[in-house]
Amino acid sequence: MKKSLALKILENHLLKGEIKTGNEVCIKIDQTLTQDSTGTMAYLQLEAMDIEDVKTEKSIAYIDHNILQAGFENADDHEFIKSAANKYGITFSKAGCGICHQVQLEQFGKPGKTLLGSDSHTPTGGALAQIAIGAGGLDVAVAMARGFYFIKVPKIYRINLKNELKDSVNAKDLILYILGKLSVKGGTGFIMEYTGEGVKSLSVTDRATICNMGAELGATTSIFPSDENTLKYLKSQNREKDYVMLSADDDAIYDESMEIDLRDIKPAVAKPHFPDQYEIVENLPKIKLDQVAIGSCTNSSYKDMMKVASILDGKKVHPDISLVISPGSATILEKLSENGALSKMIKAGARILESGCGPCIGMGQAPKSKGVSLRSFNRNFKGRSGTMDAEIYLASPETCAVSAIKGYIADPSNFSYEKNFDENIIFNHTKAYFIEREEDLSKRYKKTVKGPNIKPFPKAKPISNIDKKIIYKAGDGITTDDICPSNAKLLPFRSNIEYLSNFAFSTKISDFKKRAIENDGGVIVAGENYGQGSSREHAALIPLYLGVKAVLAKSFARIHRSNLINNAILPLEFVDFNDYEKLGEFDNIKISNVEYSIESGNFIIENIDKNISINLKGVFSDREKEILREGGYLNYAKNLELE
Ligand code: MIC
Ligand code: SF4
Repeated sequence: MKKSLALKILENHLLKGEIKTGNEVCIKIDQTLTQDSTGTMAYLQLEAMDIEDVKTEKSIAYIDHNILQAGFENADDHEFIKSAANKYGITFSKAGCGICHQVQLEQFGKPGKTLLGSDSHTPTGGALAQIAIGAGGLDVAVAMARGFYFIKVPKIYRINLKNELKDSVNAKDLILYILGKLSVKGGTGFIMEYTGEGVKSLSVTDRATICNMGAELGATTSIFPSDENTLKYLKSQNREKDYVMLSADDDAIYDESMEIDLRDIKPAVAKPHFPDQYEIVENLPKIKLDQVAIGSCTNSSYKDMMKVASILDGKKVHPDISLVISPGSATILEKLSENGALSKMIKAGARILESGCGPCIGMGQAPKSKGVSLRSFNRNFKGRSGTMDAEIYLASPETCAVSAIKGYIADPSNFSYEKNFDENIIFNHTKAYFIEREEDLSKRYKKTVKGPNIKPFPKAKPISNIDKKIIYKAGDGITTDDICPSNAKLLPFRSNIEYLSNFAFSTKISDFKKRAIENDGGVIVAGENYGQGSSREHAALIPLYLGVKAVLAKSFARIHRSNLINNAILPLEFVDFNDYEKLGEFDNIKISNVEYSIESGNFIIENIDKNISINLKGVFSDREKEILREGGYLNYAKNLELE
């Protein structure tokens, strides 16, 4: 059979099972990445697995999310991760080095390799023809300890590109267009594979923007072939030796496909509060802005930054606007400072931030109340900016920069600036930000360093029959930012589930924890795409800590579903969506014969108050069944032998 590139790479890494859509298989993981907001949990879990050395070719621990250090908590986290990195043979990337996905692309991504990261935007690596997947911290800990990952073989969605993007159109406008077409759940169960002659016109960093936001489609990952542009990029990063040419077979078979003429793509935005709220800029009314933020793992490449500098050159940021810019990595920042681009930004009145996630995850720069902010980022969920009533629009860096000058959302097509930058200059990686893996086992830390902010994580228990109240009935599209909100005040507590539990669902209701305590845990009911967004395992660990036994939803986002199973919380789906109406908040429900139902996949939920029964399904792989029975992935993975 003619194969897609994605399936070829999966096949090359197969350790167990058969590559067939829907099958769960075990694949070898070559590289892992963690970042600090999910990393503390991942390293606590790794520690619990009691290993001496990681099993991967390269594992890197980045510090890029919580770098405000407003109190000792962030610094405690960094120190703990640094010590764990040393103890287990992991490369440590210090704060200031840059955003994990950007640095990974520059320094470590390799065509044909697999990468597992404890961050949902890990698929950015697909720009270098990698299978790069985002997962919960525990899955990444297991990948470090054992070198493998279990994945349900996705379907492959071909996006065939024709022609070239117009001058002022960014790859961001293309992925926003795709999101508008397919929606935030359109990629669920798929790997998005880009093909066609249009691919040639996209640089590796353009491709990275597209793969990055494949996460917003709900896709498992996204991938581009490895071609001349890949070689040019790797050369520019002094990594020519990592190049291999890779592509799909001619006439490969795909499960779905879509063709896009790149000439049709126009500057666009995603309107509040979801990345799929697509609209082209020319159709927008005059939307006055208070803030513009440029950066994030989606759009902080050298080329993006150079375009921004060229737009700002000799201009002045509008008096009503605060413009903040965070270049993606220290390597890029260094180049911008060397070639004068940085001074153009500063002269125009931009506020330059450290290379890191910054405002994208609400670490500073929260907009004013009812503020309107335009951002080159990838997520605009309500409240994520740190201001509940702010309106966040997403756009390309070009649209952002032009709008920062104009004061309202403006189309960059009508603005003249330098559009073609040579991305293939040679970059000197800023090695000073790294602490390399310690090869000598005798020189490694014997113990990790745990300051007072590092608390033990809650442990799952084997699944049993359920007799509980529905403590919260949610609607569609609940994000992990709803379940476990993140902002400058809360991110420092990612190692403290007890504290974070006070804020569970606080973007929706104020008393979730109280409800859980009063009812000795309970069950959550939800609509479609429950748990979309971030990979944060905390969105499962908090419910686990509060005694939540099951989530009954119309559908689940991939990473969150795994996080629930890994922590032995049952994710069950409505067979008939109309049954959602039959379950009311605070109804008492019973699920009997759980052991048997896990085996069969059919669950009967008795609504005691309404005296009715409804059917839900939970289709689990044999491994998932075992995990639920054994009380979580940690116990299961520790002893697992791959025969
Ligand atoms: C995000 O963009 O939401 C994050 C912060 O990078 C998360 C990880 C986290 O919650 O720490 C992600 O996307 O996985
Ligand atoms: Fe960081 Fe934002 Fe990217 Fe998440 S989406 S990794 S917070 S820059």
